[in-house]
Amino acid sequence: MSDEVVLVSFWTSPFGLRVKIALEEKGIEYQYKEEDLFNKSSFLLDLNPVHKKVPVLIHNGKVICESLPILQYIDEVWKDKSPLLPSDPYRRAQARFWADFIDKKIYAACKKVWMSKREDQETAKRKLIEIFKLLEGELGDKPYFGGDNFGLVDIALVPFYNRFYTLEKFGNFSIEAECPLLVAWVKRFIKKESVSKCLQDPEKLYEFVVKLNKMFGVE
Ligand code: GS8
Repeated sequence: MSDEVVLVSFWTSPFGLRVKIALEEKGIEYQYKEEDLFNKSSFLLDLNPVHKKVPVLIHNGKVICESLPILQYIDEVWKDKSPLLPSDPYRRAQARFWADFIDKKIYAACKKVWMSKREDQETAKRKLIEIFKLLEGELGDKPYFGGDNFGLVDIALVPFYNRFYTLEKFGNFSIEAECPLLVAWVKRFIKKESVSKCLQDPEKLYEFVVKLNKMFGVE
């Protein structure tokens, strides 16, 4: 029986983008279903009644929620190509630690940059740069967070590259000037077809954030 794989997501979602990249990299055929997050379908609410969020992966009728568990599921089911986690238990634990760090810190810090009132933006920007610097420390002189090949941490982080344009427009700064190692990593990484074909248009994402800010009354 061939696998039936469905990804439910929303076009701006960095978390959904992680799943797309992993599916592309592993060469897994899948169907994409766009969810309207402004008017959630009963389909999504039934799939993910706990968080009511995307992405959701459905594999032969089995439902998996939350991007990091989904990435690890994909890695375990489709083992043959492009492993996302190292086999060494210590390195696996380290990779999970940094993926979790990215989850807990980055999106919230990015949102603070584009949703803060002007007077708070400097602090928000400094906090985000601090997080990026910690990640640069972990990257060190490796080509990827995963070592010679990219892995879980690389896929967890790369979707936020799409937001660099938005961050720079709102924060009026250059991420490359502040975090050159991180930008060199991302430039290396997006040369991969599995990554570049999934990335969204940074200007469209910026326009989306501007629209959201207007909706929520952020000046
Ligand atoms: C985060 C998913 C998420 O925030 C993961 O999958 O890793 N920890 C989760 N999804 C957002 C879209 S991305 O901005 C979402 O579905 N939001 C809908 C809502 O909050 O109601």
